[in-house]
Amino acid sequence: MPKGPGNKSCHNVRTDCTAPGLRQAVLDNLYYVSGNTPVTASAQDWYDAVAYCVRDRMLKAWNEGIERITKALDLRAVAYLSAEFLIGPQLGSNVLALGIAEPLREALATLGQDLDAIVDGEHEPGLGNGGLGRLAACYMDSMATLGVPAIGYGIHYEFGMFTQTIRDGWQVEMADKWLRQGFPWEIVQHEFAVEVGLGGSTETFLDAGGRLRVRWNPEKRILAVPHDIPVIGYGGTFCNVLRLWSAEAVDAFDFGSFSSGDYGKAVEEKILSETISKVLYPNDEPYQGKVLRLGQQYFFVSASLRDMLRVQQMLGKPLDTFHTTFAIQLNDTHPAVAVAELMRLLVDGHGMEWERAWAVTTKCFSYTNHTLLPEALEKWPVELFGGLLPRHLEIIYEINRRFLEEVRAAYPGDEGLAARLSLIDEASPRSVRMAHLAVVGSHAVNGVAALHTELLKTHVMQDFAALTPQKFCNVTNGVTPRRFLALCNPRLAACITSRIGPAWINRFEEEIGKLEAFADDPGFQAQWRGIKRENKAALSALAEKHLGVALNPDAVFDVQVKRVHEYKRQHLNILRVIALYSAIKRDPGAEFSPLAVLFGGKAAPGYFMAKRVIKLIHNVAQVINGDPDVGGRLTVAYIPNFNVRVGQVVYPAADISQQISLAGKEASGTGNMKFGINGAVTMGTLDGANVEMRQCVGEENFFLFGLTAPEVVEVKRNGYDPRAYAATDPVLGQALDMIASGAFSAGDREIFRPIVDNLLYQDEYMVLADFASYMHCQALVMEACRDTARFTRMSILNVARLGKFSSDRSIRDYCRDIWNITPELG
Ligand code: GLS
Repeated sequence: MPKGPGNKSCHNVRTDCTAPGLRQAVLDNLYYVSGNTPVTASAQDWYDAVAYCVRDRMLKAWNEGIERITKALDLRAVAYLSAEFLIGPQLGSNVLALGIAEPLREALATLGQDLDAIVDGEHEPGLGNGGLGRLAACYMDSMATLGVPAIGYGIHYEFGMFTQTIRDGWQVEMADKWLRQGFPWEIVQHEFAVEVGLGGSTETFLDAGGRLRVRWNPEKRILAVPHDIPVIGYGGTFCNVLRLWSAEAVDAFDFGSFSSGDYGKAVEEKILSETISKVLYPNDEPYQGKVLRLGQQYFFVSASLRDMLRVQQMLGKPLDTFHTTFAIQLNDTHPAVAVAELMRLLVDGHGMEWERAWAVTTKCFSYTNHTLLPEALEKWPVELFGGLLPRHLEIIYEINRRFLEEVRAAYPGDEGLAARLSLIDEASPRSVRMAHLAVVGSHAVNGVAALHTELLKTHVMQDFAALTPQKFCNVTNGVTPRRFLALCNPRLAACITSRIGPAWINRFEEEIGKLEAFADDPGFQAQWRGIKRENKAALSALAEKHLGVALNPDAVFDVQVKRVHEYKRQHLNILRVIALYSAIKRDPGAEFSPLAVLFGGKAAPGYFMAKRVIKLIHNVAQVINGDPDVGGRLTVAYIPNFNVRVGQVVYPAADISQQISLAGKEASGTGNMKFGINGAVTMGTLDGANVEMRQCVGEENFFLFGLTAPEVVEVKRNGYDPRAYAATDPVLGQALDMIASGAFSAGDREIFRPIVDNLLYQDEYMVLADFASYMHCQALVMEACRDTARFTRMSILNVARLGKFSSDRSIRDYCRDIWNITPELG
């Protein structure tokens, strides 16, 4: 008899969800998967043992899900194409979905292990930059919860978003080695690997039927290997898959070179091929010249489309019904080359007539735009594009030729219009406009908040909206209430459930409003405040441990966590902090309710100004936190390496959520929603989804300031002069002077000069124009916070009235307005 962990008490070690069954499963995994016993196991071994135990319990739903997509002839599935899926830690959310937290906790306790500690120890896959990637993950969660058959297709980056460390106040980037200790949630499916071509040239030939056809002879081939991650819906019965492709060499080892003594060359192919999925590009960097990035995009798009065509053929369905099998969503322009690739596969690969192929293609695709910033709209120089994808460039020219023919027929003589709509920007260097390719190749185009969609239609895509108004629609973003309330804020979740029952977890929009009935109930209010205080104490403990900063849990926690970018205006926030500090210094004896201002977020590694703003915040924090006149009434902290896991601790602890982008710049924002459903009150501009959030919570429960989008345009048109604001507002003038004079840099007047000069002489994002209004709003916030009952009511109503911002509602909108799919679970 082998001396194993024994298997006496449990029924089926892979499916049993009782505490004894789970205990046995964990012990088995420890023993048979990691080769350990409880005596020798490391923290990582325990994590793996628990993760595999949880994964086993997802596999029934998972296998049923795969069968569903590959067997049902009449099923339409979503293929969500996204270069980013910021899925966050997996263990906690999968345990929540399966509903096994309690027995698992009990099982682990009998083994001397703490479930929460194991969950907290997970290293998250950072396969996204921020909001866009996290949105894709929320949508995967909602599709699985609502029973929408879906496959998420993306890239299995070896290195995800960099880890941010702070040295002497400066951001320092470190490689994110999320795969170093393996990733127990994924299953590698070698049998579904496909080869993807790059480079080379094209040639024409006559096929057997005498038709002129085109053949692409790629110079290089790379193997795309799928890594499947299960995405289980709340309740544990419906499971979809996230299929991430990694690049491998078709021939990893060249024996010829090896035999002739050239060891480097023998593995060269492997190294070159693997670079394709090596690293996630941090955003906010210019696209121009990044041939590897285009390579990544084409790589995952081609592999994904071929995977879908394989399913179509397996189902035995003809290719011209492909659109009835898959609704393909393009998450931003990153996968837009899919339009040309599907045309190539149908026309060149399967000999379909151009017109039929185009009809299938446009019925398949729909495109979500996520940005109004012109510099973020992808354009590839024609030369670069044609070098990597010569056949696709020809196809794009043909799509464009036919499209412009239609435009000219509808608007004869308007060559300006044709030039503006063209898929090719003729300005030097000539380039392919990926957003135009996405719009022309899709039957639906959506923005991500009402204001954003409006601005798309009236500004950025004005000509397209005039040409095909029926294509444009809005789907306001949402976030999953599972991860961003039930999981991250268990105390508040339990409190809510105790009053309105648990149905809000998967019926957020319908149920959460019932909380409104308790908004003025003093007992409920006291409980609500108690929970917020506990959450703040938890965050304070972390800040103390990792940063050595003492945060007072009785202070108002005022938080801005998001990517650092000038349009998001972290520098406006720090100017406010400096102004508050000056007020304390002027009159140290005056009453000042304790306030903790927290920041967090990464700057793109090449973004000079954003990195300098991070440094400024750190320097200001150091001066204020160490000033005895302040006496801890105002504290400033920068939470390093903001990611999904850190967010899950920060959102529940916030009283005030800073959403202060210049109106017209933030497409939607989703952090605003995550804060709101955890009871933080927003201090914000009329930008992105803030507009709709304010409508829902009521204007008395939202702290509004700043110019509106039309006012921004107006002020700029009249010649915006930031210096005039600095000269006439003494509070603002003094705050800027303090920075310039070296008050936060030990007398060094140079270090922050770029920030001050930029604000005074350019200020593209109109920080100075909005400053006075922001300070006025700040006074109102402080007044409201002093009235405990009023502020608690505001907080409760923010949760109760934000039902619309569940990603379940967004997915229902997509199903109804764009995909024509009926969710199976309601
Ligand atoms: C973004 C926008 O900047 C956000 O406003 C938006 O909430 C998010 C998801 O739609 O998409 N676009 C982008 O390129 N990164 C984002 O986070």
